[in-house]
Amino acid sequence: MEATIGSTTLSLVRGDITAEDTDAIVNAANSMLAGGGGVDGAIHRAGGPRIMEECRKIGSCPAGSAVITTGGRLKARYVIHTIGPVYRDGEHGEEKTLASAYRESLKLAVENGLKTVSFPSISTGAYGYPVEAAAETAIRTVMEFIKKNNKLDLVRFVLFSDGDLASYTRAFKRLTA
Ligand code: AR6
Repeated sequence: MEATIGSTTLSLVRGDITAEDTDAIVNAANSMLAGGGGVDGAIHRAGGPRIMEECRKIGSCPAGSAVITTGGRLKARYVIHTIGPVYRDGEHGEEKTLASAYRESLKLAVENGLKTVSFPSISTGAYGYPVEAAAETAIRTVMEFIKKNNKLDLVRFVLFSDGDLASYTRAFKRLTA
């Protein structure tokens, strides 16, 4: 599924983000940039130790913000590490923090002159954000950003399961209807 918004292509695919060849891939990290399971573990395993070396130098990053490191051995030249919210009940600013994580990642890509970026489904694994709601916020936030900003050529969501791809596809159709 794909749409062009201004000069940017927004696309949804199922796959493993560590294999992406976009300029940057985004990591769903934790505030300590300490590595972990899920997509974070997969990115550090595939990209090698240089990514963690740079994370240690940076130190930490609050939820809703983003930092950038090398892509190490990945095809992607950079990893943008962002921190999504831990989902409690939806009444603790989770939506705002999730939107900020996407927005700050895109800002960092533009500031670094990058043209193509891939996102995983931030917060919907270990952090427990319901995927249907997260998909809506993710796609709306990216669409709002690329409507205002024409510096990116491609933003791709790389979803790990058919169910996640279906949720993001539904959100995409609702928001582009
Ligand atoms: N490619 C694309 N998506 C993936 C991949 C992959 N290789 N592997 C997993 N996913 P999670 P969170 C999907 O738990 O909820 C970590 O331990 C996965 O199916 O990775 O933001 C960090 O260190 C799910 O849909 O991230 C933090 O402590 C999505 O990625 C914490 O988990 C996000 O799941 C962050 O939790």
